[in-house]
Amino acid sequence: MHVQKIITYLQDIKKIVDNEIDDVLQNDNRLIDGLMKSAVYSSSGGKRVRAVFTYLVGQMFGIEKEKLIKSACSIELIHAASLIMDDLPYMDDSQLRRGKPANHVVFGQDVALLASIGLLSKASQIVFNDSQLTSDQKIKVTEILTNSFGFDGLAAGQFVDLKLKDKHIDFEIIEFINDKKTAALFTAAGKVAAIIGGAAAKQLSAIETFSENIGFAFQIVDDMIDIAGDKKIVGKDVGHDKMNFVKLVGEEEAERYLKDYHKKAEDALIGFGSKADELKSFSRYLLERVK
Ligand code: GRG
Repeated sequence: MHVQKIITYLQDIKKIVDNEIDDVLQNDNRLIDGLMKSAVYSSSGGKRVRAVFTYLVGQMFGIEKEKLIKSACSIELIHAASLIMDDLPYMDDSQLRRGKPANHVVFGQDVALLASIGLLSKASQIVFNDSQLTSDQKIKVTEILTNSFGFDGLAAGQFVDLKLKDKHIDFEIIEFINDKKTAALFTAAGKVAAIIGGAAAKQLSAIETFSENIGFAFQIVDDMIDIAGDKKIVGKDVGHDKMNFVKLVGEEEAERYLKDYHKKAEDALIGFGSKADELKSFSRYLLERVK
């Protein structure tokens, strides 16, 4: 896919996802207006790359976009919830997110935490209420989504990140953190589309390998931006991440790992032939955003 075509595709999906998220976060209870404002505030403004991932994997299985919208939004709601939590003073203590003050800076820590929990709940609810999915698909998709932020996903990665960052850090630990904090949501984004697309076990495992490796690579790029980026342009706090992969292994090594993860990802898609071309182009685009 040509770069301009990728950008247009990204913008189109972003528009669809942004509108759908606005819809699912409609509120008719005046009493919780303040809570919903906080949830809506942090659910907007993202690049929506995980949603695009879901769509492009779905496209490989020939699934129409409408069938993926709720699952794609669900991933983005989980992601938004995790960003709110991540920024809290007792977590990463960040002030800036998506080019605006972090949720807790505007709404307070108490409201921010409640909004994050509400978003996680909504993420499951919209899949359960998705009339486009069969009961079996709903169960499988919800299982993948809920696993992605628990003891085998975001919460586990964040725990190790927080508790080990002032102690000895080695490659195994940082890879665990990147796997759980970042790759887990990319993997979930790919897997839900594969499930909805009726993937065979071997195909599902290929998508899993692909998404996990792209997740690793995406985190390295994020860490490069954390070192080299300007917070006004990046839109979030930069430079204070002690668990930065690039800081740990050095720039040259990080480039090598980036290439390696990318290659492992692309190799996993060999069985899909040219059907995987758009997914590969998008991933390449995603990993080149710092250069
Ligand atoms: C139980 C939901 C939940 C979370 C608890 C706080 C926490 C554990 C985990 C934090 C995970 C986290 C924030 C990882 C960072 C991943 C990352 C690379 C974020 C940046 O993603 P982009 O660039 O951001 O896609 P946008 O803003 O474009 O969506």
